[in-house]
Amino acid sequence: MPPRGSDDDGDASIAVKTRTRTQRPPLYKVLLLNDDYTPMEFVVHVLERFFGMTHAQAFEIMLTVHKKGVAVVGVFSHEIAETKVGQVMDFARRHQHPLQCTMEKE
Ligand code: TYC
Repeated sequence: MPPRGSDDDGDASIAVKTRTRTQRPPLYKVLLLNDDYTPMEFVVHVLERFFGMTHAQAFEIMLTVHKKGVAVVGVFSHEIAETKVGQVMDFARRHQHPLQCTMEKE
């Protein structure tokens, strides 16, 4: 068998392959911020309703935000993260709580 990249026509032939690197779409962290006024139960409800957490998970994350000032509540594609932030901000505004939710690239 002839070595690859050579043929028998007396000429040199070179096969050039360019590697196609598959790009993963960037992910975004959704962050919940602490404040002094939003009731703890409201935050727990938000985490259950919009982030699919159990009551126990939601309570734990709420306490982390309360103590540390901020916590990541989920990691999503840009579109899903934007939707979650919008849903939380809307829901908080409608209930007149100052709860803040933001996103940042991972
Ligand atoms: N710090 C608020 C309180 O004492 C509770 C709270 C927790 C508010 C998490 C916002 O993202 C938050 N009522």
